[in-house]
Amino acid sequence: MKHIVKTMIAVLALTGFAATSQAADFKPRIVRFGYGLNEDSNQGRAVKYFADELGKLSGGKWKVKGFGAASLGSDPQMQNALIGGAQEMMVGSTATLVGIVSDFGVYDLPFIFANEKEADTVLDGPFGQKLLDSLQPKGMVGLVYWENGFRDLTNSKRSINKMEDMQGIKLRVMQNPVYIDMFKGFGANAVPLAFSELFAALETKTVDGQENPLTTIESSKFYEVQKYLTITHHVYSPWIVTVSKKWYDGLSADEKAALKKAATDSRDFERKDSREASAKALTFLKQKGMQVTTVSEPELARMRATTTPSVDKFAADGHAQVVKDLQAELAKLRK
Ligand code: TK8
Repeated sequence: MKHIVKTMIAVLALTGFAATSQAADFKPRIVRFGYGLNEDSNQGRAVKYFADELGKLSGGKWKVKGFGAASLGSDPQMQNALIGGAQEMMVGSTATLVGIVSDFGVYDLPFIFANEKEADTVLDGPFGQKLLDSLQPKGMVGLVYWENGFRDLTNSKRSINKMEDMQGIKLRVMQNPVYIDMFKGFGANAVPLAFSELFAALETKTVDGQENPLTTIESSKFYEVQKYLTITHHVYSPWIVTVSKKWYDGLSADEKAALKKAATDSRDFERKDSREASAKALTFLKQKGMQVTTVSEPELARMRATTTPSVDKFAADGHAQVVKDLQAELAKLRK
């Protein structure tokens, strides 16, 4: 008898969450999960992974429906829908959250993360969590960070090898003052615009260029309307998965736990997938006819030095503490 009980406990422990969740407290729910990129992108694939995972964890009771290509609106529009309770979930850039919690601009400081490992450690650690938590009083619950990636530059005008080559280039940036200041500093004509309007703006030459990770340049087909690609890696850009707090507050403890588990699993899936896709993207973009230049190390150092005033401005603008905290975290890692 004792033996049987022991075996049962062991089996339960092994099957773990999946087994307990069958009997757990799940209501049938439809979750609208909006995102900006195409379905066939690292973002779309991870939303699908998340949806499948949560379907399983809820014993089929939850139906997560992905809405890609900004079909539910731009990042800021979806954020408002979450706050109002009209939409349950979204994933988008942390950069577009600055209208809600301006401290999020800290991730956009130029050349702040040296590599993906640093980003993972900081984002998944106490620093990243504190920023996730800061969204709750504003009506959103931050679950996890996914990888958007290191950002590079494309344009239709000319090959860029140094800062001066950006002079007069009309460059779309995210709706975020750190980006506007950074690219003005480089000499470009920085134009804030929603991602959902970007392809059309590039196609009609309303803007000459944009900056995004290689994965997005591929999945959004920017290579069709952009000739020149410049590898700068000027910012490591996270995505953030958020849910409506109004909606979240009505979930059971089991539902909340499943949501968190699916989010964390999808994060691990997404980062691996993004890194694999990124490694292949450069070859693909060259095949599509993009002309690629890589900015030299000394030139990158010059660019970094040029951004000092924009970093100082951000700090002076009420963000001294968050900048200091991030720098302290990074110093710890680099020791
Ligand atoms: C997708 C955006 C995108 C971001 C941008 O909704 O706007 O350039 O990099 O990933 O959040």
